Amino acid sequence: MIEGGIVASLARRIRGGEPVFAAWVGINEPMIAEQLARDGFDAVVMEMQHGAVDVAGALRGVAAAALGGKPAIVRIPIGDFSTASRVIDAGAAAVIAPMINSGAEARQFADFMKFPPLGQRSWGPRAVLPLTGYEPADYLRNANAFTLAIAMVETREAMAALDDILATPGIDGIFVGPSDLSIALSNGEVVDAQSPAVDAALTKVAAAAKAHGKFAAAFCHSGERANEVARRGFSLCSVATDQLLLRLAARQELAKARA
Ligand code: 3PY
Ligand code: MG
Repeated sequence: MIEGGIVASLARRIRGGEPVFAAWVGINEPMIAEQLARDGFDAVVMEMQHGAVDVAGALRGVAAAALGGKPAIVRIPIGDFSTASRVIDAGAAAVIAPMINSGAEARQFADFMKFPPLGQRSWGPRAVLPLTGYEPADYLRNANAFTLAIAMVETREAMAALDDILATPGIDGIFVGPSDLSIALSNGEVVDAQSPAVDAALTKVAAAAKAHGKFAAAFCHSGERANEVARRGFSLCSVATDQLLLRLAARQELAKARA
């Protein structure tokens, strides 16, 4: 078995320079995570901020993605850092925390994600131990390196605090939320995930992450956009949501049937 199993494979792939293309799952049904993992996505994100996924659904989704052979990532609700600890105990390879606006908030998030000396994560690796294949002592020694804490940058405050957030020990990467960022940068005038202002922010984030030796990630609404953003130095990109994939396939097949 590869050291650290499926869980550690996400950090290894990102650090090895291979882009990770992820499915975004908001339907609270583990079979969807399993199916998308089997269908070739590199990782599956369980969406607790805006999706229907609850804590039990996220924990089952993590296990289901593993059944499909892929690592799971969980996006937690805003400020819900205790859930971050819970999902990594269940085997999530990474947590995305929305609306991190300062170095202090990044510090708080990292505290729930990392064991001392990097943070104050409480011990209880319930399901992650068998998934990694580690004995407790080895898990404790290695977990901080492969359990990824990813802070979302999606406000003006966060862009101003980018260096502080990136300099926070225990924060591994930055994730751009382009829709919220477009709203913030236009003072509430538009929501446009591909606006010129968002594009400029993406360039800035990629350069800042690189300068800090950390990785950049972003929400992308399509495969085309994910391809472009990955080429711009982003290590982790969403490709599509479960709901969008369903709608696209449904419309496409129905149109053929009715032709
Ligand atoms: C955003 O674009 O604001 C996000 O949080 C992506 O879901
Ligand atoms: Mg957002």
